[in-house]
Amino acid sequence: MTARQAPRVLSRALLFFLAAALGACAARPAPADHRADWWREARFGMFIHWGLYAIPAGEWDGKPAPGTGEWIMRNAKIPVTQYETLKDRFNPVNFDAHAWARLARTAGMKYLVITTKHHDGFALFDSATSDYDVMATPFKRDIMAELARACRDEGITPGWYHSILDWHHPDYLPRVPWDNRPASDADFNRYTAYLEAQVTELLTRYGPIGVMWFDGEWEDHWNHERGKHLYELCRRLQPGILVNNRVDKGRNDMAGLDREGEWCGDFGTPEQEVPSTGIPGVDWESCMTMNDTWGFRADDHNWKSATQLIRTLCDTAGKGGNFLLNVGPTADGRIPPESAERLEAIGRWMSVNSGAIYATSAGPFERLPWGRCTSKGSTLNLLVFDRPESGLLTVPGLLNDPRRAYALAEPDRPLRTRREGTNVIVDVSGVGFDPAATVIVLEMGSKPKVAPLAVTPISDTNGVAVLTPSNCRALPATPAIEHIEGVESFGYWTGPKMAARWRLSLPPGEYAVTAELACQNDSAGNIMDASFAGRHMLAKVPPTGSWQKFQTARLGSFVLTKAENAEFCVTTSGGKLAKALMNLRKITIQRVSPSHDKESE
Ligand code: H79
Repeated sequence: MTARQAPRVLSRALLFFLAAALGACAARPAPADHRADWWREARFGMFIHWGLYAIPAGEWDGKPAPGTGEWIMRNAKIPVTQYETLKDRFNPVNFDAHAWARLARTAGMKYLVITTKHHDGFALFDSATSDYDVMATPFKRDIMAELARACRDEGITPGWYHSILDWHHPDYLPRVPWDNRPASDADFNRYTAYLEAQVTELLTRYGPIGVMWFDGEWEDHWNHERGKHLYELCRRLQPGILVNNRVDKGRNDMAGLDREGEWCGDFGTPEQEVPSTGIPGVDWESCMTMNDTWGFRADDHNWKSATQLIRTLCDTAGKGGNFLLNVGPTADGRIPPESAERLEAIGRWMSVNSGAIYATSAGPFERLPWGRCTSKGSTLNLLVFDRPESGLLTVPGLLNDPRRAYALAEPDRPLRTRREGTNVIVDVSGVGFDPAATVIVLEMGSKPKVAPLAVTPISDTNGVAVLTPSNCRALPATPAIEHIEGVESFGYWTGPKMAARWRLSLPPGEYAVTAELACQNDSAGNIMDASFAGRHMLAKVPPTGSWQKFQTARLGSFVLTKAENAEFCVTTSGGKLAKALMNLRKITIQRVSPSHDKESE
């Protein structure tokens, strides 16, 4: 089983019961297993990265260190003995567990995951297995004990982040290159025993824990057997706990979902990104920072706006995933005011709109030009980012008629709706719009029926069809969509299997195809493959000067002797990509001459 594939229900259930019976690791919790119910309903949690690294706060030897704050030991090549001395200065006198848990609740978050130990090896709890812990600092208070209690008081489910990777422990391997302790007496089995002893402390002393969130699994000595053993330990100590997929080796880089194969872990962990689509039958949670660091950095002022964060929450919920939003408290124990402000703004939005987030699942639409959608039973929650200038919101391809429509902020004022072909039009002209996202609720009364997204047929457009990210099919392996100078384009086109696809119906004729694309000079030259109904056009991606400078390139032409209703697909012709294929914002298909094929005329 894998978090990427959606195994057939029967085999999944069978495997689950088998796995449960054998005590083996169960991948995605089966629906019959209610272990994940609370987490799927929660949709939104707080990530907290806190540790000794908050003291240097991104600066070492008077110089800014590269990278994120919590990686300073590695990125500034700090020797173990020197880094260790930070513990003598760890005294966060302003730490108030209740204030943190309350802030999470105010933001509308339902759970929290905090670093119990990051890659630097320092434990924030009172660990009997280690002297490198909070009890060896002037602070001498068990942070996990205080937080677990505060979470329970505030109705937040506590969770632990725990790093497998450890730059400090003498038995961890491989050592960082500048670590001059002799590696010959290191014993990774002893390290694993230490790791499991700490995990046992974390799961036996602090009451029920919602999530065990491992990280740092990618180095060589960690393997599937160890991952499976650790997963089973967690489930044995707390049968109801959820364990992320980084316990094992199945994670597919930062995209975070599992590769094919049999891996342990209950949910996938995309990092700093949201998948282009949800994947039916797969649980996942995108974790993300509000600026560019996890652990506090005094010099990082690159904050995302509250609007951006609210839209990312809508994006994850609309695709059926969770959002784990990070804060990096300071060395004196406070959540930075910039983070708190944003959490409060999200909380104000949630106090009106959380009904469109909690206990929802992915919306039924492939793509919506103006925002996202979540569903709950037969109700659709439209999360509208862009207010329609006309005051009329088009819900494309919604085949049944809503029984009732209203803005979630004004539930007693019904909105008028009408049908226009396959679209439903909602009159939102009287709705007070929230600049982040306005929720329009459509009570459908029965299961929403949605037509597949299609490009306007060429016969309606003077012989031209325009394919853009907004009318593409969003499927797994669709490249990410980003905005360049306000225009949507496909970017981060880094995988050889990535493809942009559109549903297109064309009458017979001859067609010329062009693309508006951008490609940095040193990455140009990859071959792109555009195809429709078995006709392939291969073109070399030209250098355009930069990833932001778009040019129109001719891809080729094709002939249809009869009408075709097929998928237009743009991908790479195989082979490894240097950096990325291209940024692509538009494909134009122009009918240059009708076919002279008698049969089809
Ligand atoms: O705790 C935060 C970061 O410190 C940590 N994860 C979040 C939640 C993190 N560790 N590393 N990174 C983030 C980036 C590292 C990426 C890489 Fe790799 C590690 C590149 C190569 C090895 C992961 C594994 C991505 C590809 C393989």
